[in-house]
Amino acid sequence: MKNEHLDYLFRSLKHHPSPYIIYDLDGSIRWINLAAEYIFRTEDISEIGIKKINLEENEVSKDLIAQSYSTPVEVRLREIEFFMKTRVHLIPSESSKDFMLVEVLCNSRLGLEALRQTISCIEYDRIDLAYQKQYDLKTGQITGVEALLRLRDEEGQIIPNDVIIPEIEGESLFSLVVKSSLEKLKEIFAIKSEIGLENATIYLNVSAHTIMHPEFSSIFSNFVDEMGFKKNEFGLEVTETAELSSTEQAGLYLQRLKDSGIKIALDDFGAGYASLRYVKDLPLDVIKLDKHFTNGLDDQATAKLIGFVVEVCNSLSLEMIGEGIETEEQKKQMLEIGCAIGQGYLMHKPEFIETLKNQNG
Ligand code: G
Ligand code: MN
Repeated sequence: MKNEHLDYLFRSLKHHPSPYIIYDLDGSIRWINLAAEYIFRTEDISEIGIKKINLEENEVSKDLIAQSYSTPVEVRLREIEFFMKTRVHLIPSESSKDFMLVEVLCNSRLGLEALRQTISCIEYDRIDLAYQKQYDLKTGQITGVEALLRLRDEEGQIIPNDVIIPEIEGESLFSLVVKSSLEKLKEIFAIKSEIGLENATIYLNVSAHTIMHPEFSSIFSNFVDEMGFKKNEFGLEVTETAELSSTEQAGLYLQRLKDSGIKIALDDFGAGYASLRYVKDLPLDVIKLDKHFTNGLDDQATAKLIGFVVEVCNSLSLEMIGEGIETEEQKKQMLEIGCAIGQGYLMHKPEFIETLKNQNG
């Protein structure tokens, strides 16, 4: 490729909606486009680097036609490092050295925004957890606590999870959010017994994406080892997504986590990808019934369905947690149907650790 062609390439990619990075085979970054500047917030190109890209076939073809590969690429941004999904185009050049055009895979404006927000939350530690207690509906005892991820924007406002998480949870970058959440969780484990939670399981929400990502399973088992947890002191609430549909694989991953002492709950059961097959095939300890069922308790058919889930849980020795209990009437009905554990605004609204501490201290 001649220099004038290169200029043309720069000009045409400058405003492209996907982030592009031009990377010399000698290891330096030559150029990035506006979308890349946008997600990385770089003022100077030296703030960003790429670890060596190893392509299976790094021989440039003689015909001078660019070759491309889908590969994760390790990016260094100021103090942090993470992998990104990319398509790398190896571009042969006639005049100077060959170079690589690295396209960060990002399929929408929302995705771009989610990347930017997540990177910024990781860099500036705007990752927090809110906690919501779970109760034995008969005795009022606290059986568990759900840790809910709360990311904040530059102004300190909470970014709704459904805006950002679905866009980002399949990214390797998300492992940094999980790692940061685990660091935060240490704070609640440290004061658990002081605030009356000694017998409660503390659950973190994870999606099937996260569980099925090889990088993650070791993050969780290392956490359990490091913290020296007793069995079921720490749990994961797994949200059903398309990934779980390979129940064989998912079962293996979950069994490994369970073997390391982690309690496994299936979250939002009955919504989305819900299937009884998951209940049959996955090594679960708990089923969390989606709040839409609780919401629809007045409806006869809904109440019957809840009763059916109760029976399933009883016969398979699974715990059942009813989500989204907002009224005394709902609590009463859930108990009558046979759902023993519940969670919802009626009993406790999610709170940050400072508030939990103050109430008990
Ligand atoms: O998907 P998952 O069940 O993890 O979602 C938990 C979300 O539900 C949290 O964001 C939490 O704030 C919210 N939530 C918890 N209790 C209630 C409730 O009683 N009613 C409603 N509408 N939402 C709730
Ligand atoms: Mn949950």
